[in-house]
Amino acid sequence: MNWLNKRVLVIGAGLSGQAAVRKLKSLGAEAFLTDSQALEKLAGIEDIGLDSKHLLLGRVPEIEEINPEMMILSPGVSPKLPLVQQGISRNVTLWSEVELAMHDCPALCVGVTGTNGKTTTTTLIGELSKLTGRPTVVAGNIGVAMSGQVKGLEDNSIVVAELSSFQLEFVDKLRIHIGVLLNLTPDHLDRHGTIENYLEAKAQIFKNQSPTDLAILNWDDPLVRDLGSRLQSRVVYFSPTTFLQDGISLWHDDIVFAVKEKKTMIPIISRKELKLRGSHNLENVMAAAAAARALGLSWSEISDGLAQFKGVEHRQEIVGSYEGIVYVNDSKGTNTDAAAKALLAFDEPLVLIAGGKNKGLDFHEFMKLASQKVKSLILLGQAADEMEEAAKDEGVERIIKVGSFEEGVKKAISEAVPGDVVLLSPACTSWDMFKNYEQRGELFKELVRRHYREPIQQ
Ligand code: UMA
Repeated sequence: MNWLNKRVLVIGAGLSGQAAVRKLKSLGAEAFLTDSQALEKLAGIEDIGLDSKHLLLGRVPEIEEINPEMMILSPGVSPKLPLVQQGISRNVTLWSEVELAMHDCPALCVGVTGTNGKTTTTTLIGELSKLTGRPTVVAGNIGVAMSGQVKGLEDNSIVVAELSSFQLEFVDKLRIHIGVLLNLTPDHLDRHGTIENYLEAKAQIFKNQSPTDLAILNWDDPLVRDLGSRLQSRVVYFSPTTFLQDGISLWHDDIVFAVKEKKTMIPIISRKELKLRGSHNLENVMAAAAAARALGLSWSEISDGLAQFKGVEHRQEIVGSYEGIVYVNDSKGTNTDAAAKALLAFDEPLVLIAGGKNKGLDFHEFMKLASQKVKSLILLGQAADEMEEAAKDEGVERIIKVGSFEEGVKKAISEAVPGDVVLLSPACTSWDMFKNYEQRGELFKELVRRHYREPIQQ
């Protein structure tokens, strides 16, 4: 592609937009950056090196003002935005920042998508990938824009990318050599409209795979399983619930890899040796083992790597045990399915802190589970009323609504007795109160530790 003086409009000046502009400038393109927010609200924009003609902030420009040949969309920007629609009707090429990052990167790319478990699986594959001795970069939806990270990588390098449905919506030539689709449950329906559209966005991860590439799919999820027959790449299934004669699954307590044709079954690791809690983590471990094998590790190297892995921050992260009460930070539980998995991971009575901004999900099913697992439900944020209604419908007995996050944590502490677990797993995004889920999780940990007078670790 000839980038010299190409007029490229980047929409959204967050992590992705800024990384995209930097990359475009290094390619010699003429980059324009727009954001609906004003300069004062945007962090990191000061040294982006664009003059006022190219930096259009606090307003949505008219397309004629720029006449772009290409548009790079930040993941949070909906394609329904009139500016994007105008671009589409003029046949302007639409790319994601991920596509831009990888279009000239010779590294092998492992991509992980799915509704839940992406961050854990991406991190775990990243750790296993490092055991190959090859340079490994972990980036994407995990919180680090791809463009800045993959610069200068060579063909022996490995990129492990967490990819959201937003990032996969406009795949053009992006090739993911090893693609993982972990699971699919309703999420981001405010953006995608239907579960079918959501699946189609996720399935783009396999769009440009060749027959030598690998698709790693969840057998237990009918929508994901059926996708296998549509793909031209090699497919490996995994299942935590059904023994697979071909693929990775459980044989009693062992995670095993079976090949029917060869009549072999190789034990990889006993589930008891894993530090990750909850049966949903078996999905993540199995998918990661399949990816690591494709990266060339031996089964015993994979087994060692899996046994050492402790999990990721903000995902069922044990903050500590204080006066017999265990505090768990699952701020990354931003939808009902993720939060339900957190509830299921604990047998102890739960004090649950939930709420935030709803992503267009119905809370009834989740509250049915909460009525069995949760002794006190603390609700906060924009979705509190909607959640309260669903909780009452489903018979949750003790519901407490609070006006702030701080009040919610305080209330949760006062509700808990020794033997309980206080769990922050909001089933909502943090965007009504925080910049992101990390900030919410950090505050939770800080408030808990402050309450018990432990020095806060930076
Ligand atoms: N903006 C506009 N117009 C719009 C919409 C947004 O100008 O119509 C602007 C906003 O004012 C803001 C900027 O766009 O300044 C934000 O862009 P963004 O929302 O795409 O956020 P980034 O900072 O670029 O971060 C994104 C991902 N965010 C989202 O998908 C919402 C980050 O994932 C990702 O880590 C980062 O790119 C690097 O790849 C976060 C996330 O919440 C963790 N992801 C969602 C999830 O996991 O559920 C998908």
